Amino acid sequence: MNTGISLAQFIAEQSAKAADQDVTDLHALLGHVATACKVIGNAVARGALTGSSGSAGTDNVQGEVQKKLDIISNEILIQQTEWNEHIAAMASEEMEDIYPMPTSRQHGKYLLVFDPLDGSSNVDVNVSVGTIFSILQSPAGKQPSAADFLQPGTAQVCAGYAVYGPSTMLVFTTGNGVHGFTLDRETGEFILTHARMTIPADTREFAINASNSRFWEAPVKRYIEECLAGTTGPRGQNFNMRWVASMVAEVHRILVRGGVFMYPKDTKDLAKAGKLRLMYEANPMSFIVEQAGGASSTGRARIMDVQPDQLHQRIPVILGSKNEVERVVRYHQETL
Ligand code: AHM
Ligand code: MG
Repeated sequence: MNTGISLAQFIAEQSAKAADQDVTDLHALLGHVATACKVIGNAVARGALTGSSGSAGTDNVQGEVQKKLDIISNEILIQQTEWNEHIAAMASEEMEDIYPMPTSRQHGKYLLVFDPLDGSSNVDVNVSVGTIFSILQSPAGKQPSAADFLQPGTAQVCAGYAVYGPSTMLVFTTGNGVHGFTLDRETGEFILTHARMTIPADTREFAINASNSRFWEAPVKRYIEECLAGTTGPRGQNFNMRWVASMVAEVHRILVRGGVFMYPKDTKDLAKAGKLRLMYEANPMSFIVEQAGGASSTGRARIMDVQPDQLHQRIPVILGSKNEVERVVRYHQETL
């Protein structure tokens, strides 16, 4: 029998320690997001059995093909959290506009932003996918507009992800370290299995989609070439490569054993500043990575310092083990 600390217990203890209504309310909201993640995990696991595999035949706001499970996951997150009195509005990768709460509840103090099913191109091939979320403060006493979501990553009060892999895990931070919980499928409870997750400062493992290499900028080319040269190159050591094409799975691996993940700026499509989205991918993952002792940058600036100008804006991402991220940033400073 598992006797670890459950998420419910952890939340109750944190709230009692803080003795602050805001912290209690934030944790209550976190509990509802956790429930949504359990439901999404079930929907993903049963996808092929319930006819929800495959494409929905629609595109999202970014012009990307939506999977049926993208839409289902988005609906689950809304259904499981919209009655929480502390949410003022939501925004999602799968919705062009923000999702306001009914007028009677529009004074909630938090904004919830999410990518309901990240890595969904992998979902039909049974590779890990996940949910990413970020919680921001809502302006007091008014109905929030899309502009109120445009806060830098440093303003986040909570960020987290669930990974639906061999086990379902929930990992989050409220700015006091990173906590990892594993779903016990027998009891239905998230149990604290990874207390105070930390990322080693050094690594010999990188993750990048090498099919884009001809579009990379010089600093990224230099960094990857040096890694690939291994013991025969300037680094004098061999590196290993991983690419899951599921950001949640990559970040989770880095939290467990270190590494560096990159989806850098490239020249593939000059209209796009990067592939990943700032508000519901880069910022929450950056908050988690920094809280675990890692670093996160665009190559030119700390991601969490970037002032967003659009809800669905894209941004280059280089995150993970601190010394490697700092090296890539140094290469940007030296080369550009
Ligand atoms: P998604 O939110 O539509 O799933 O897109 C984000 C995903 C990330 O999880 C992953 O790192 C990246 O896209 C993979 O991109 P690519 O297919 O170019 O390798
Ligand atoms: Mg995504």
